[in-house]
Amino acid sequence: MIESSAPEIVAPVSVSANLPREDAQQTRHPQIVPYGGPAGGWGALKSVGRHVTHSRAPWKSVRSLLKANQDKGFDCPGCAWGDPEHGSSFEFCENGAKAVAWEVTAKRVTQRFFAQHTVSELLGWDDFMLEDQGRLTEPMRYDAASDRYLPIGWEEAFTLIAEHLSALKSPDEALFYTSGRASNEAAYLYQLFVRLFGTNNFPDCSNMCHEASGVGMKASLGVGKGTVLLEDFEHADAIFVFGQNPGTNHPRMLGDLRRASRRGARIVSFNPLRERGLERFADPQSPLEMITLSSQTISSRYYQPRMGGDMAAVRGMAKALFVLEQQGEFTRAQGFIEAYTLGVEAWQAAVESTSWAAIEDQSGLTREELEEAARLYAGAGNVICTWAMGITQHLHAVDSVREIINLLLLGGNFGRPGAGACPVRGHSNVQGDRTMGIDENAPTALIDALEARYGVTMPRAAGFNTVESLAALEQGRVKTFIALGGNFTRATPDSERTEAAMRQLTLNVQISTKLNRSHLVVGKQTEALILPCLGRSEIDRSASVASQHISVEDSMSMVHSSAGIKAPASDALRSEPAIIAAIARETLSRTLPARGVSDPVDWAALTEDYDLIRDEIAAVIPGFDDFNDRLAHKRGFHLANPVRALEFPTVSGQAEFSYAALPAAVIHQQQSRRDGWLTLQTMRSHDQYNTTVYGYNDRYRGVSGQRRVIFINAQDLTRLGLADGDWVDMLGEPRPDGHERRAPQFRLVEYDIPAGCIGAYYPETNVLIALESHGSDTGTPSSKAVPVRLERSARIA
Ligand SMILES: Nc1nc2c(c(=O)[nH]1)N[C@H]1C(S)=C(S)[C@@H](COP(=O)(O)OP(=O)(O)OC[C@H]3O[C@@H](n4cnc5c(=O)[nH]c(N)nc54)[C@H](O)[C@@H]3O)O[C@H]1N2
Ligand SMILES: Nc1nc2c(c(=O)[nH]1)N[C@H]1C(S)=C(S)[C@@H](COP(=O)(O)OP(=O)(O)OC[C@H]3O[C@@H](n4cnc5c(=O)[nH]c(N)nc54)[C@H](O)[C@@H]3O)O[C@H]1N2
Ligand SMILES: [Mo]
Repeated sequence: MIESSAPEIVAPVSVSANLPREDAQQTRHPQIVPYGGPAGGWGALKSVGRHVTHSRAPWKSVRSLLKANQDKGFDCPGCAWGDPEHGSSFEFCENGAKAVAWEVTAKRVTQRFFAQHTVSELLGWDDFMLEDQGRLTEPMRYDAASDRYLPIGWEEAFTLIAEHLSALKSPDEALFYTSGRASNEAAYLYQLFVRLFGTNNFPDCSNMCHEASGVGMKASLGVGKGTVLLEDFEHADAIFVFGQNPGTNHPRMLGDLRRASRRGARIVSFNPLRERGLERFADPQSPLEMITLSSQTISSRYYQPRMGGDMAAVRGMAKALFVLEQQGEFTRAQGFIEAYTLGVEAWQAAVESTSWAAIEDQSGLTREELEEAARLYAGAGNVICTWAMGITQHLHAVDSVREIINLLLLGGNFGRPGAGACPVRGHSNVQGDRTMGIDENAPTALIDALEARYGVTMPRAAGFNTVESLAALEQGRVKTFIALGGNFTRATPDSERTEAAMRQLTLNVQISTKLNRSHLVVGKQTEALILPCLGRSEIDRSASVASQHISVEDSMSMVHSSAGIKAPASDALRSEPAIIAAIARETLSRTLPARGVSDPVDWAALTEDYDLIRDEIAAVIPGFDDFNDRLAHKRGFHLANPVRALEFPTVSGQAEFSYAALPAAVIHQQQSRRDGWLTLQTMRSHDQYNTTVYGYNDRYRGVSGQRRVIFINAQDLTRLGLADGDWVDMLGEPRPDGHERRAPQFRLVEYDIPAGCIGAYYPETNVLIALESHGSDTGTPSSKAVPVRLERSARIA
């Protein structure tokens, strides 16, 4: 064992001297004090006050905030949770407020900033510092000679991109990334341009996120989207929440859970960590709760499975349900099962042949706990299951999603109020982007419809998803990269390899609102462009329309409009549709004539008036007839989901029970057999939005002043000869070339988490995740199943 004198640690990242806020610095002595209060409450209000002040635009921010998610305001760029029916009543959401304050900041990144800092210097800054410089204001081009970004005119930038794209040997040498904040209108134009250009290379954030939900639900139900509406939460008798931290990531969901809990619905959480938002919530909009400091219990039962144990847990519940059935204490939905489903016998046989020992070992829960959860299910008429990354970012995610659907099918929880499946999406329009055709493997029907509308042959072979894109980049098979938002190099796994691969690009174009590391990872031969765009909060004016609106689709498949209300951060900004249209116009005028066709799209007209884009969408994408008219409705409209009408468009036309065996061993079982190895989940702190870091605190988990922390069980600390407060490095599996994967200097925090399982924040930990470790049928990196071991951090002089 290594001797235990306290190692001297330097701050893990360089910190600039002039950061205005106390918690803008990561400290060697972070405060770790368990959080006693409920989620929400005064803590949430205080936190918003601090973040709004930090953005230096308090009044404007506050005004914008009040408009977010209202009838005439803009859609909150936070999460994809649905809006209440009475959308005019402002629902307070701490993290939505933070997301808006971050966008409407008064800080600006100008050409002066880039003149003062070389790219090499900026590479030493952390994610918080980069974005905290403020909004990008004008197009910039990387100059390798001076290692700086210099201003470039918009038209010059578009020409440069068009020259690169048209010079490629094949359109498949280009990648077109999308982050899920892009509007339907931007996404539609983007996919149309890219397909006219000639490739399906559409890596997107969804590949790293809810892909398994789409794949699993499509196989089981024929539709890859959630089946519930917000109002279903008012009628559910039981809500099972798997692998999700709504207190931080979908705070408005807590309002719905709170109302459900108050009227007596049972809320049952499955989460290895005890997340405060799933335990207690005080609604900042309830004067009574705020004044009396009272709060509402959210989960009536809280189970802490081991990471990757959910499929086994649900199987255990099913095993118990079949026994309860024999005892007359549970009745399956026999009529529903006969009329609408296939394969219940095969599933039941698979469940019954799985032993309790295997279920207990894999889930990390006891038979008694799972029998109790089964009784809660049996006693509920209507059941909703929700889930997020704790389910989808595993190797066996599709089977886990399908097992959850099996459980719902057994009780007939489709086609009636208060019941159904609810994968809670991440980015505010990630679901809409997929609907619009951002899909590397799009359905034939979409390609047929596009060809029919535009009269140009479109590519049909599947393109690269995110991990395939990374592999192709590494092998030098792709040369150019365009990102419609996001922060590709930080969001993706295997950071060191990813960055080396990105440096091989000849063209790296980032359409962004804020500075991030994806702008900085450039090679000597890389032409890199930063194209700054309007954010959702800003007025989008064209020559003919004073304020253009866009549309988004939430987790409940509600499509509604959004229009900015603030003056743009800079006069030079362009909208995403305008930027895409200009790139398309310049590029296709070079590439299409070479194929003997002329460009079928009047790009300039479409950007002048987004109603015309919506007319195109209405003509091509199913479910969008009369799009412009229906969007005018107060809450927008619901994209019909056939499952709600008990139509299951699977191959068989029936809902299909799946009957996969449990994995032979999930990650925590594998690691428990290796001396000193643990299973790491990489997750979000309360002060971040994906790779956007708002600060160094994680209030509900009791951490302030540091992001490099590891949540670990007391038993593991003892077993490994470590103690709370020690600083360690995390080592992952070595890379294929033998190079080690190391994330240095994390402070251990003793925490209520199952033995063998630890948690730490992403993206600092992405360096540990092997590019090859992803769901085989999804390509989703196994961000919640990372094998690691710990090493005491070296003393640093
Ligand atoms: N404020 C804020 N809001 C956000 C985001 C953000 O970063 N910040 N990101 C947005 C995006 S893109 C997304 S996808 C969502 C993400 O929303 P979440 O899925 O809630 O995000 P994570 O932080 O990854 O949290 C995963 C949760 O699953 C648990 N978990 C981990 N492994 C397992 C497991 O094996 N089984 C079970 N049962 N639980 C497990 C973790 O303890 C944690 O509570 O949030 C969206 N909303
Ligand atoms: N280890 C690990 N890795 C993960 C995850 C995990 O849980 N663990 N989660 C995965 C998930 S679920 C997701 S969704 C991805 C997220 O991956 P991304 O979507 O690529 O990342 P974001 O951090 O959301 O992107 C932030 C950047 O988006 C830009 N931006 C913000 N608003 C706008 C806008 O309105 N328009 C444009 N054009 N740009 C804008 C800003 O420049 C900002 O720097 O990360 C994935 N990676
Ligand atoms: Mo996500």
